This record gives sequence, C-alpha cells and structure tokens, in this order.
Amino acid sequence: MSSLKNKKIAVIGEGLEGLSSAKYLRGKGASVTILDQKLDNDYLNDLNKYDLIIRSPGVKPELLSSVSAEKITSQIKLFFDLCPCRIIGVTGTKGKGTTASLIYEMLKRQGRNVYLGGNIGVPPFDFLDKLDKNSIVVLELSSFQLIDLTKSPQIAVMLMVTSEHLDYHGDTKEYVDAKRNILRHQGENDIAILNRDYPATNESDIHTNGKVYTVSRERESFEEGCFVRSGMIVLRINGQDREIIATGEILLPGRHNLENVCAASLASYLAGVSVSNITHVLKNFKGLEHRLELVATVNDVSYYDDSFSTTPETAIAAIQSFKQPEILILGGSSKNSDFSELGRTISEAENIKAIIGIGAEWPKIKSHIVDPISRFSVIDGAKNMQTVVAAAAKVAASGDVVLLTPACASFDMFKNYKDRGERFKQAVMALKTDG
Ligand code: UMA
Repeated sequence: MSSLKNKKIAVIGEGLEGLSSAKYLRGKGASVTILDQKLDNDYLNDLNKYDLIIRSPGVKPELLSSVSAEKITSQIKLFFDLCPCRIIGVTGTKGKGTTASLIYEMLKRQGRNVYLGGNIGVPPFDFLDKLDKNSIVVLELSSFQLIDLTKSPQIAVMLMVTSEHLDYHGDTKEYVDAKRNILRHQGENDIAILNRDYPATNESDIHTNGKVYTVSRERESFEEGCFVRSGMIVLRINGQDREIIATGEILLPGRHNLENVCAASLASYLAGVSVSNITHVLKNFKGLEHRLELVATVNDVSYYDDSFSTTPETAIAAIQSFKQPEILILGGSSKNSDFSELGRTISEAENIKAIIGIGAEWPKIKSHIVDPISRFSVIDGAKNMQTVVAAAAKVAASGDVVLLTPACASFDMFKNYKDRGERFKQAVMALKTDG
C-alpha cells in the first residue's frame, strides 16, 4: 500500500500482534519503531513524532491519550480497511474461539478459500496478502480489539456477553459497548447473529442496521435463526424450519456448546455452506485444544483436557457437560477466585466419583465442598501429571469420564495452561501404550 511508504510508524506492544504489524508494515516500506513497556519505562513519552500509532490489543486506549485520536489505529482496524473480501466476526465473553473455529471448518468443508485469525492467535496481517475478493475471513474478536473499531464485519456473531476484563475496561458498560462495535457500523445488507439467551446480547439488536437473526438454546425462536427444539438443532430461514442434527450426534460435549453450534451453523449457512457440510463438521469437530478436548478413550474411559479452564465458571460448565460418572482433576495456582459456586456445584452433582486435587488452590476449593469424603473419594498430594493421571485411571471404570478442568492458573506446577494440557495428554497417551 503506497500510503504506508516512508511513514513513521510506532507499534505499541512487542507481542504477537505487534510483531506481525511491524513485519507487514516494514514490508510495505514504512519506517517502524516498536515500543514496549518491557523495553523502556518511558516508552510512551515521545509519541507525537510518529505519523501513525498501532495499538496492540493489550494496551488500553487511554494510555495513548497524549496523541490525537486520528493518528491511532490497530492491526484489526487497518485490516478492516484493507481486506478485499467478506469478514465474519465473532465475539462473546465465552465461546468465541470455538464458534469461529466451527465456522472456519464449515467453510473449509464447503471448499471456500477461508482464513481464521484474530484473538484466536493468528494476527490477520499474516494472511492479508493472500486474500482476494472470493476469499472469506473468520475473525475471533475480543473487546480489546473491538473497542476502537469504526467498521463492522458483514456477518457479525455476538454470543453470550456477561462481564469480564474489568481490570482493563472501567466498568461492564464499557466492556459491553466495546463488544457492540461488532454491530454498530453494519449496513442494511449485513447480517447480525445475536444470542437471545443473554440480556446484554439480546438488547444489542438496536445497535445494528443489519438483518437480525437470533440463536437460542433455551427456547424456540419466533424469528429467523437457529435454536434447539426437542433435542434437535433447527434452522429457521425464510419461514421454513430445517432440522440439521440431533444434539446427541454432535461430538463437541457440553450444553453450553449448543449455543456455539447454533451460532456457527447459522453463520455458515448464511455464508453459503450446505446443511450436509454443516452436519459433517458437527459430527467430527473435537473442539479446540485444551478446551474440553477429547484426548482419548482408554479401557472405555474417556479423558478430556479442559486445561484452558482457569476460572470456577468454566470448570462449572465443564463439570455440567457430562452425565457419566466423573473423575475430576481440580486445582492449580491462584487467580484470587471465589470458589463458593464451584463448591456448591460439586456438592450437588450426583455423578462425581472422585476428585484428584492439585496445586496451591486445592485446599481452598475443597473447603467449599460440603462433606465430600462420604460421597466421593478425594485424592490429594499428587506431585506431577503422570501420578495424577495414574490415580485417575486407578479409580475409573468402564463408561467413566476423566476431566482435567482445573478452575485455576497453572504456574505452581506447569509453565502455562498449554504445558499443563500437553502433559495431561502425554500421560493419557502413555496409558494407551501401556495397554
Ligand atoms: N504491553 C505494553 N503496554 C501495555 C500492555 C502491553 O507495552 O500497556 C506490551 C507487553 O509488554 C507485551 C505486549 O505488549 O510485550 C503484548 O501485547 P498484547 O497484550 O496486546 O498481546 P499480543 O501478544 O499481541 O496478543 C494479542 C492478544 N492479547 C491480548 O488481547 C491481551 C491475544 O489474545 C491474541 O491472540 C493476539 O493479539 C492476536 O490477535 C490473547 C488474550 O488473552 C489470547 N486475549 C484476551 C482473551 O481472550 O480473554 C482478550
């Protein structure tokens, strides 16, 4: 792009997105400087000497208030200006990575030239030069990426929105407002897909000029959209109902995932994917790595890796995803979470057979469980993942589920959640080889 040539650009944040921005912009002839708090405490002191400032998602916009607003942009913002093809954007407090990945798989199955990027970990500048007008891009968008957008995707998916990231956003209103930018700049030919089951999303329909479709797992919709009816995922388009799959045939576990399934099926259908290709993906998509991912079934026991679950809320959703007897692996390092609701869920669940407690937070979680010893066995003291998985395998019987859903960070025993998940998977695979 000629307008970037010789421009003096500062990229704020030397992370995944910042490094990708610097590479792309240098490739277009711009003079790029990367500024980062880890390199220099006064890194934001001299911003006015640049023609353009590229903000990384983790950098709060207010930190750049010394610079005039029109000089500040971001990779995602620039991508919306430069992208030659349609964009499907997905946001929500939870589920956006899974939903964006499902849509990507469905479009791929349909034979489309599709790219997946954004918050999922692939900055879209990495594939911008490969796109043409017939390509299609699926972006997972976080509130940090949406907060200053002045364009919206042609198909916008807004999943459940509750409250999150209050250390970044001043309050819930700012967070929800940022999320609504996915709709705010749509035109009348655009499509908005909204989850009716959550007030903040349900009440977002007034913020779009696009055609609104709705998603619900709680009730049959009276509108055009996708919903769950008597154990079936139903698409309602042009007044006609089409049953696309029985919920029991969907490989992705968990009732909460039905919302993501509805949203992804609808977005993909509206983007031209056939019902049979949608169904095929739903029957085969195993989930994202470390998010309620089926690792293997050994001796008729299914092992699920939900290492990405670092909060009590995500652990509760995982625990409630199965009816089979469960052996839970819980605990880790502190995020100052309140475990009372998790304790209540565990105390009331009828299918928990055993809990293997790990890490510094386990005693705190345990203190919120009412009378655990009499109802299921509790095993603590395992020092590494091999011992943890061995202990789980020992108590598991045919038909059981072993579920790693820590509800905590991982840093006391592992490098990060990925390392924790990888070690779990290795230990499970070793069980398989041991017979
Ligand atoms: N930094 C500063 N000043 C600040 C904040 C950060 O200099 O005020 C520097 C840090 O020292 C660091 C760099 O900026 O060197 C990190 O930048 P970043 O925090 O924007 O992170 P990236 O590595 O660029 O990754 C970002 C997203 N990170 C965040 O939103 C925090 C990634 O989402 C995303 O995958 C990636 O861009 C590609 O788009 C991660 C995330 O945690 C997974 N997202 C949140 C979530 O999902 O809940 C929103």
